[in-house]
Order: sequence, then structure tokens, then C-alpha cells
Amino acid sequence: MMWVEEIESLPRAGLESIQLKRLQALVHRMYDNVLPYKKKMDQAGVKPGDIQSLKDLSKLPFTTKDDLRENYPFGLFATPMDDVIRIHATSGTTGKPAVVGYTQADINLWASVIKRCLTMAGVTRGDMVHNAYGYGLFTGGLGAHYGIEALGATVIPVSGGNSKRQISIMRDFGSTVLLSTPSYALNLADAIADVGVDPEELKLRVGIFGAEAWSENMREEVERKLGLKALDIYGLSEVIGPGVSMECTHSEKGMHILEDNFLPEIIDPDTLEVLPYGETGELVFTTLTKEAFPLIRYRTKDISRLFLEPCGCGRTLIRMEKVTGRTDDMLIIRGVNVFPSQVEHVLVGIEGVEPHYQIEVTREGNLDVMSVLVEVSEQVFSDEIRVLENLSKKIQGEIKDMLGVTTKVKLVEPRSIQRSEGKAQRIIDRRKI
Ligand code: DLL
Repeated sequence: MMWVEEIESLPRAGLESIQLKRLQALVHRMYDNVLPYKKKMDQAGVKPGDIQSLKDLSKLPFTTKDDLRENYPFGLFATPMDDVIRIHATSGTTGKPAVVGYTQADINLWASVIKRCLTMAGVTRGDMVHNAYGYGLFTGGLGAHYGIEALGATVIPVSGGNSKRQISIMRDFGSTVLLSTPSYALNLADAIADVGVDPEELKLRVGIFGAEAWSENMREEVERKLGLKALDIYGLSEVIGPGVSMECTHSEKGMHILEDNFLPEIIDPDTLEVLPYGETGELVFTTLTKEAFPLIRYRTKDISRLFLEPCGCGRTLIRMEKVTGRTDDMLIIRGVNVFPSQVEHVLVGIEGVEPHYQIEVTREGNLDVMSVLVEVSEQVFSDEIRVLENLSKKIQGEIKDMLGVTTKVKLVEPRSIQRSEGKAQRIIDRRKI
């Protein structure tokens, strides 16, 4: 058996006792080595010895992105810099990026969690893995890289960009597994048609897509266009990078969290109360095994749900639902909460509409106005105005039905919305300018 069966199929009690031991050791280590965290614990009146059961986790203070900013760049590291062998950082569109560090043991841990994720997807030593996540400070490329090697599969470290070349490589090297953001996978699918390569010439079997939210409809679209099984992988730089959770080939919906290393909670983002399994809220992680940059109760801002129902694969690891949005990319349009993923869900279900879109928010007087820019297929675009108008109305109607908000719809030419090589930019908020 390629997976770490002794851990991944443990009865809950066994797993929880491992988690508790690791948590207790972590809290002591943080208290002794990370001054800003010690201060927070002191303020909250909690001592390392107070953690007697997993329930006591809720006594500990949260860590937020602001804590990372205040201690930029290395102030929350728990080991001396001499032991740190790698740095990654988020792109940080607003404010300072989050900077994270790894010891050799952390890099080994990362490789092992990615290896376990790849195994969930049915990837083996025989596979040719096309790694199109960006290499560099971004955590995707190098994060996946070492795990692919650890598994013993062949890694093609192609990184993002230059789609034509990527497709030649895929065809010539016989790539069987594609790793990329879901939006870049769609770009590649479009480019395949452009290059004139017959999808039949490609050997792609599995796609491991993550780093941004994507809908079930988008999954169907990518699967159809690339002829592969598309699976979701989740992670964030602060917690380790990719490899926090992954869908297995049995899982209907939901990703197995590698919870022997990453302890999840769901909280109400307003009251900060811990919510029971099954309820939707903000995901919070505690890293149980990292050395250089451990985190206690890190608020991810990602919205999901945890559930313990058994999975056909035999793993007992808790699962998290596909991330539907972030607390900070939720738009509030005239009082209604709107997530880009909901708009995507509507668009991908409509014929003649391409899954490339952007949401633009402007303010007219005191009112927010949401416009959705949508690409339509070549064929639709060259149709009569009346056809386009009908399509626009249909999109507007379906968004209204689903979200209860009226949007302006702008149908745009094929390929006119800027393509990303990594994460797609879905929202243009012009209200702040
Ligand atoms: O994007 C890690 C990653 C790389 C995951 C490659 C999977 C594959 P960051 O750049 O730090 O790290 O961004 C983390 O991206 O908090 C989520 O909001 C979002 N995200 C990551 N994976 C998913 C996913 C990487 N599968 C932020 N579904 C996270 C939805 C995702 N959102």
C-alpha cells in the first residue's frame, strides 16, 4: 500500500492522541521561542500546561495575517535563522507579503505530504508529472516539486507560462499528470486547439488543480476539454503551501486533511466561536509538526465545512468541503453577499459562454453596481445582436435567480479577458479608486 495507512486509517481516538501530544509539544515550543506568541498567551491568561485535551485548543489565541505583517519578515520564526534553508512568500497584492521559512525537516515534511496527496490521486512512480505551478517565491511550483520526486515519479519542472511550449512538451514527453491552477488548465485547453494538437495525442490522465477557488461546473469543463480526472488540492503558504488537503479518487466531494500535521477548526468569523462539524465558517489551522514557522490557530479567511463521514478509500482523515470563497473576497452588493464562485457556477452552466470572466464593481451615486464581463464563444460572438441580447438577459436572469442581485452583463470577444499563468484575477473593485 502506497499511502501511510497506519496514520491515514487510524480510528479517531488513535489519531487524536497523536494530535494532542504534538499540540502540547508545539505550544511549549512556541511559548519558549516565539516572543510575540508568548505575549499573546500571557494576555489571554493561558499557559502551555493548560492544554490537557484537544478541546483546550480553543483557549489559545488566534494568529492572523496582521500578526505576520507586524512581525515581517522573520519575527514569528521559531528556530534560529541558521536552521532555515528555504524561504517562500505570498505575492502580497495588499500590504506586505507573508514570509515563511523551512528547516530541512520542514522541507522533508512538505515532500511527504505532497507525496501522500499525489497518492490519493492515484499518481505512481510510473507517471510523468507536468508541474505548471509557478516556481519561485510562490509556494506552488517548488512545493509540489519535491513531493513528486519523493514519490519517485518523473517531474517536468515547466512552471507557468508559454502555453504553446507547454503543449509541445506534454505531447513529446508524454505527460500523464498535470499540476496547475484550474484557470491555467483552461488556458492550456484553449491553447491545445490553437496549436492544432489533437487532444488524443496527449496522455493526460489526472489533473491536480488548486491555489484558487473553482466550481464543480469548471471541473466538468476542464475534464471534458483535457480528457482527464480533475482533483482539487488545497493549501496556503503560511500553513506549509500546497499539500494541506487533497481529494482522493473515491471522494465524491471534499478533500482529506492531513490532520496528523494540520489540525483544522471551523469558526464563526464574527463571533470567533468554534462551530461543530458540518457547519460552514472560516477555516483555522494549527500546524502540529513544522519547525521553522509553526502557527497556532491561524485564520485562513477561507470558507469551508468539515465532515467526518467515512470515505470509500478507507481513510479516516477528516474532510473539508471545496473552498467556496474567502471572507475577504466576498463582495457585498447592496447588502447581498456575493462570491465570485457563485457567479462562475452560473456562467459555466450556460451554453455559448466561456469560463473566462471578471466581476467589476463600481459605485454609482451611493449604490454598488456589479458588472460581469463574460467571454462568449467565437460562434456566438459573430451571431446577430438579438442572439447576444438574449444571452445577456439569460445570464442576468440566472444570476438574479441564484444571488438575488441585478447585475450588468457585458459580453466580450473570445480571448479578450486577460489570461493568467497562475491565479486568475476575478474581481476588479473600482470602488476604492
Ligand atoms: O496557493 C498553495 C497552493 C499551491 C495550493 C498550489 C494548491 C496548489 P498561497 O499563494 O499562499 O498558497 O494562497 C493560499 O489560495 O488561502 C485559498 O484562498 C486559496 N486556495 C489554495 N488552494 C485552493 C483550493 C497556495 N484548492 C490561498 N481551492 C488560500 C480554493 C484555494 N482556494
